[in-house]
Amino acid sequence: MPVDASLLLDIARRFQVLGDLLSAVPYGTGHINDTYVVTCDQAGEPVRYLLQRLNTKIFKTPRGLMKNIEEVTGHIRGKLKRQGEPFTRRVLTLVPLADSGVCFLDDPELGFWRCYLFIEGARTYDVIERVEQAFEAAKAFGAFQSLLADYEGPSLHETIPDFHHTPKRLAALKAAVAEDPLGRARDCEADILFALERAPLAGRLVGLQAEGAIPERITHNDTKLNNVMLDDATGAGVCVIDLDTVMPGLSLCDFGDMVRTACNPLAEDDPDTSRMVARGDMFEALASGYLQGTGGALLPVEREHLVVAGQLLTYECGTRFLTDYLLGDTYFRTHRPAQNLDRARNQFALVRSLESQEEAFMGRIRNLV
Ligand code: ADP
Ligand code: GN1
Ligand code: MG
Repeated sequence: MPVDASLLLDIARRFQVLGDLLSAVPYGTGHINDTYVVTCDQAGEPVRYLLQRLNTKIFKTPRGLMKNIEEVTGHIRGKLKRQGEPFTRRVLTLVPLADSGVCFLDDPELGFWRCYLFIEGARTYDVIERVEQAFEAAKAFGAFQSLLADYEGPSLHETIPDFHHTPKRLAALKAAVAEDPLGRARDCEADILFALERAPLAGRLVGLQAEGAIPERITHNDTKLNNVMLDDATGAGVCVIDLDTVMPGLSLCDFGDMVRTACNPLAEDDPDTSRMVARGDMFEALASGYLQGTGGALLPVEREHLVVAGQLLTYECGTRFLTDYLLGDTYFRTHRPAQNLDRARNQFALVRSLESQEEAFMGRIRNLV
């Protein structure tokens, strides 16, 4: 639900934003939260803040989520400070409320809000064009994980239970097909079949985890490419953002979700999938950046599953889009009818292309791993 500009300014005023408030406008292309950029005049200079209303239908325990973000950003900031970077753009900075040190506004009428310093001189990309961008993004997500490898603070809260438990995502699709509240299943029988046929793929990573073959680490869990900011001038990864799903998880899920976004030559919802050919050059750049960023932490068994992880996370996301389409588009924000179905078909076309190029992708990273 859009928020009126003057109300937005009132909400922004509740946080320690400095200077005269000038404007507040919607910002970004995230599917979940409502994001706004707030501009203030500070002695003649425009200064921006990022104001967000958290989607509490999806994030049902927002206080636990904010505690995670405080812990994680505090840990990373402490480390960067010790490395000689006291005022860094490399980690998100929460702005507290004006009348307390609390970093969120929880209001029964206004909703649940938070505010960050705006990271200037950098941007996110919905579709990336150059392999250097894939390399830098993967390196930044890998470095994020390695900065958190020695986190010993309070255990992180699970903000969405079973977020990357793919068999449960498939079970949710089956339940949606059985319920079919809007009679949409008949429009997408082939898509449903595509998902059902890949039940063995769905179980690959949770299977490895259950066997104890791959470890749980603190991971980001939503590593789509527009959740990392790249420097405008140098193209280097600056800051990993969208920390709502940072919690214990699998490194391969973080890698797979990057494959899903970087190897797709099309926008995530492009219905013309005739041009869908997964980009091997992007895959190679991602693998190389991720291995560098994680600094040798990945086990051989994880390296061997980098290709499968890309297929799996793309499949998982397509399954989630399809489920949401069947249930009436209540989870992912949509801007047109059947957008979630287009997204699902686009993701499944990418899965097909990733599967058909499996050997070639393995070959591309043989010398890296
Ligand atoms: P969502 O959960 O809805 O995806 P994000 O936290 O990813 O929301 O924010 C949406 C977009 O806003 C991002 O893709 C990015 O472009 C921008 N953004 C988020 N945080 C910042 C920040 N601190 N500084 C600058 N831009 C930001
Ligand atoms: C959502 O929040 P955003 O837009 O960065 C979703 C991801 C999906 C992605 C698909 C909390 O990411 O899991 O992969 O859309 N985030 C959540 O584009 O569900
Ligand atoms: Mg995002």
